[in-house]
Amino acid sequence: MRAQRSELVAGVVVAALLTGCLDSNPWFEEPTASGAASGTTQVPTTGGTTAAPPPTSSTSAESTTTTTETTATGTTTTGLTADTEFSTSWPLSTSTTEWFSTGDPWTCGNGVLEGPEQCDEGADNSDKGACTTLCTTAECSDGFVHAGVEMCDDGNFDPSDGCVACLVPHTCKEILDNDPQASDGQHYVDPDGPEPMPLIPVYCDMKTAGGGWSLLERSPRSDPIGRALFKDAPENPGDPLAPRYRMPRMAMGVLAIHSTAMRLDCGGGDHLVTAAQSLFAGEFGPPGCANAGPVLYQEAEFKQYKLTNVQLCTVFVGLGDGQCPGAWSIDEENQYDCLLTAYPWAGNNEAISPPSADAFAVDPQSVDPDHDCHKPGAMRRILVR
Ligand SMILES: [Ca+2]
Ligand SMILES: [Ca+2]
Ligand SMILES: [Ca+2]
Ligand SMILES: [Ca+2]
Repeated sequence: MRAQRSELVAGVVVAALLTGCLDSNPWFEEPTASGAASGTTQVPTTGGTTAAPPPTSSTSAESTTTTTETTATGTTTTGLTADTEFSTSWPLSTSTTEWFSTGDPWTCGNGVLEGPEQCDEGADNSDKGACTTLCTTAECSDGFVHAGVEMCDDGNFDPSDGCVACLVPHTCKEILDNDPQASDGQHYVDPDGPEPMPLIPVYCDMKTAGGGWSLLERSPRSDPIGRALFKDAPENPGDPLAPRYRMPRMAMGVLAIHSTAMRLDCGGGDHLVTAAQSLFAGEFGPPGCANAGPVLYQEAEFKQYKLTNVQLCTVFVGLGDGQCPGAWSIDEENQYDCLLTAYPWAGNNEAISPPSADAFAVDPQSVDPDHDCHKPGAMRRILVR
């Protein structure tokens, strides 16, 4: 027997030398992209797990094989070394489970921090508390609402659905503050927070002048709204993407409470910026076209004339309520109604618009083709931030 075996071994060695097999030991070849060695000999695995490292002896090769099989099934937790790769699913089960590194059992809820637990407060574990019933530390996006800390937790990264960074936003500004990547378009906000008003859809402009603007009104020049802002006259209130849109007055008012600035523009450079508290200016003024008053604007840009911190006489009642200029419009000449100086932009009695045209009005009879708000296809927007 011994002689026969020696002859067999000698023959194998000779054959190996002839074919060059000893120069291409498959154990020491780089694995291919699929994880398998390029040679013919591979580490036995189950389930396509990562190939084991090269063995130093046949004994260790067998041991490695056993470990790999255990890894693949992911169910046997005893007899493994601490550095063995394996995967666990998260969150952890609440039932008693053997801890893979020590073999000791651990129980979530016994008040003792063990195994993979992030916390364990015993009977105080709560899905509304700092340590959940899964013995994980409460955090945003875990799907549990941490009472007093989080307002919501929808476990997603969509800022438009009424829950952003575990906060129910009052305004578009709060959405942008909590997700700088939030984009223009329809979002959901709850203007009055926990109070009875439900989530409402709102258009958010996340780009203009730093973004974070909540749209209150969008009025196309071809089909103007023209109502005073203080009139409760909603238009398509459920569809803030509609060309003709106006939010219900109550929602406007609550949004303004959570805002500091009010902006009027027509999508271009011409714009007005005043305090959000000016939103319902004119509410207690006289009925009719004389309902005008001075408004302090932080910015008033008109045809590249840029005024800052300037008072301008502003008409609050529009064509929708009678034969008045457009709501929230400005007449260059007619500033004397508010005891202010005419032609505020250019000064020196120099008009920059035709005499009949009102700035920022959505009044089709008032035409100034060089003013953003009067150009074909123009849409006047009123926003708060
Ligand atoms: Ca425990
Ligand atoms: Ca949470
Ligand atoms: Ca969300
Ligand atoms: Ca509410």
